[in-house]
Formats: sequence, structure tokens, C-alpha cells
Amino acid sequence: MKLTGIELRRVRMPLVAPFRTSFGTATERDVLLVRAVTGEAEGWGECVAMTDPLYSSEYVEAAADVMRRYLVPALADRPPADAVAVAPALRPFKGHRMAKAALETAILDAELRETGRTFARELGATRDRVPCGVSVGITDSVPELLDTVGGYLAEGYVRIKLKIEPGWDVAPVRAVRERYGDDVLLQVDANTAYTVGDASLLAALDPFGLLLIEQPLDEEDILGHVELSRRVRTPICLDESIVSARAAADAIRLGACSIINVKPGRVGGYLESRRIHDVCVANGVPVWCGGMLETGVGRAANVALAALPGFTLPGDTSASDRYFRTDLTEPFVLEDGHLPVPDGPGIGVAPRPEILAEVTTATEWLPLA
Ligand code: OSB
Ligand code: MG
Repeated sequence: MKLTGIELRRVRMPLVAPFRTSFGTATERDVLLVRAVTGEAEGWGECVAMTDPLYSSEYVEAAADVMRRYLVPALADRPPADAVAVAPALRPFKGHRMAKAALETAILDAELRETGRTFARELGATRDRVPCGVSVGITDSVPELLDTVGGYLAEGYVRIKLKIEPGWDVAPVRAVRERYGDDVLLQVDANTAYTVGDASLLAALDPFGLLLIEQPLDEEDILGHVELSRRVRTPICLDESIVSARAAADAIRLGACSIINVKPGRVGGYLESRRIHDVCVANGVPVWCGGMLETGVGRAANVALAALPGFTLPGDTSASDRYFRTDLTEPFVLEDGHLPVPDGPGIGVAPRPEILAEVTTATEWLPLA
């Protein structure tokens, strides 16, 4: 594989509805796409950093800056023979995992397309479709939440995740259980909004039979999660805290969580995601694939990852119309609560040129050769 350059492309995609979490409300997705060009192919990666550093320290402008200032020049100095060589070349630069992941993914996609291999097969997927959950934002009222959840259940989603924060936790969970019953697979995500002092409040969720509570405490509060795991019966799942396979192994060993959410951007890429999957399988810890409101580009790769055998819980891999009126790629459509794993070379999809042109706000070419 011979890389000739990297294109950075900013696109602006309005969301079909505002998405409110404990850290803010998003009404559009400002996405940084990476296109890796080789002599024979081009590959795509989607950087999942958000506009502002509210979910993690990364944000879109910083990702673009670190790519052009450090990461792409490092690849120019040490041209990677394949995607496996990308992470070692970028290792001197601390952090910026979402930026590194997008570059590695674009290069892996180009490499696989050159040789006609699929992402799913390369990662070790064992299924050709994956069950899908949906992440439901905080709403202004409980009736509004019940309508939203009812709509998603009618569409066929097999698992519901409610975003929670102090003041919006037990009441919405109780209301969803009362209206839709105990058979619905239900979980909650706090995005770090609580402290260990809220243990008894969070234990009040135990009677509702939730699959898990996702990231209740600060991302660095590993011992707080250990303590909470002892005081709450509902399984604790970590998202923000799990930034690498090492962090996953440590969290499991310490008893900070019994379930792990894998987001390839957060951990530096799909190759590191596979290592986390392997750590979890070795420890008997269920994993599931999270989401960052990706376009079809990121979704395609996530669906391939979610098809690995250790991904035993439904992911936040929802259909395109959950997020966007018009997706960049051919839309992902829910079929009986599942999405099909793409079977074309690489990630198996690409942005549709006319749509891409309409939503692009800036492009930048960074030559490598
Ligand atoms: O914490 O899982 C999260 C979206 C953006 C940032 C963080 C999170 C989320 C979601 C939505 O919950 C997942 C999705 O449907 O893409
Ligand atoms: Mg989360």
C-alpha cells in the first residue's frame, strides 16, 4: 500500500431531533471525515469528536489541528506499510485517540479495498446482522419520553437506553416500565453526571431490572465505580473511562464494571477495539458497541465490529433515520430490529458524491508523497 495523501473534509448534518444528554444538547452533527488515498484505492474514516469537549477532551477543531500539525506529518516521515503500522507511528503523540482512530480507519479501509477484503472478516465478525438498540435523549416531560420510546419500540428496536441525570432518573425509568412492561430490554446512561455519594439514589433503580447503568461517575473515578458496584445491584458498565485495552483490563480486575461499552473512536481505533473485545471475552465480561451519532461511514464500521462474537448485548447502532433525514451513504435500514453487516470491500459503503457535496463545509488536502 502506498499512501499519496489524506483529505480532511468537514460536513454539517442536521439531526432529525435535538439529542439531550447530561452534558448538553446537540441539534446537528459537525463531522470530520478522513479520506486516505493510495495509488489504487481510497478509504474513509469518520472522526467521532464532537463540536465541543463535553463528552471527552477531544473536539472537532482540535482533531483537525492535531492531524495536520502532527499525525499526518508523522505518517509522511514514516509511511505505514499497512494499517497495523499506523498506531505505532502515531504513538509519540499523547491522547487524541479519536483523531488517530479516524486516520487508522481510513487507511485500513483503503488497504482492505485494495485487496477486496471486508472490515467484518478482517476484525473477526461471526454474524451477518446485528441486533440494534437506541439511545433516547432527555425530554422535557415524561409523556414526551413515553411517546418517543413507543415510536422506537414500534420501529423494532430491541433495546432502549435512557439518558439520565440527577432529577431525571427513577421517574422516567419507572414510567417506561409501567407503560411498556418488564420484558423491554432497558438500560440507562448518565455520562458521568453522578458522584459516589449518589449510591443510594442509583440503588433505587435496582427494582426496575435494568441491563446496566452506563458511566454513572467521572471518567477518572475508577475506585468510585468499584465502591458503587458493591452498593448497587444493577451491573455497572463503563464508557468514558475505557480509553484502551489496558484501561479495560484494569477496570475489570479492580471490579469497577461488569460490562463494557466499546467505541472505536474513544479507544484509538478498530484494532484496539478488537483487543478490548478479546480482553472482555477472556474475562467473561459482556461488551457492546456504543455510538457517537455517526453517519453511515462510521456506522458501517461499527456494525462490522458489533458482529464479533463477544458483542453479546445490542449496541447503539441505530438506523440512519434515527439520526439524519439523509445519510451520507446509502441509508442503514432496520430489518426486524437488526442492521445488516456490510459485505462489500473495506467498510462496504462510501459517501454518495452529490450528498457529500451538499453538506461539505470545508476540505483540505494533505499530501504524503
Ligand atoms: O454516551 O453513549 C454515549 C452520543 C454522543 C456521545 C456520547 C454518547 C452518545 C449516545 C448515542 O448515547 C449513541 C448513538 O446512537 O450513536
Ligand atoms: Mg455512554
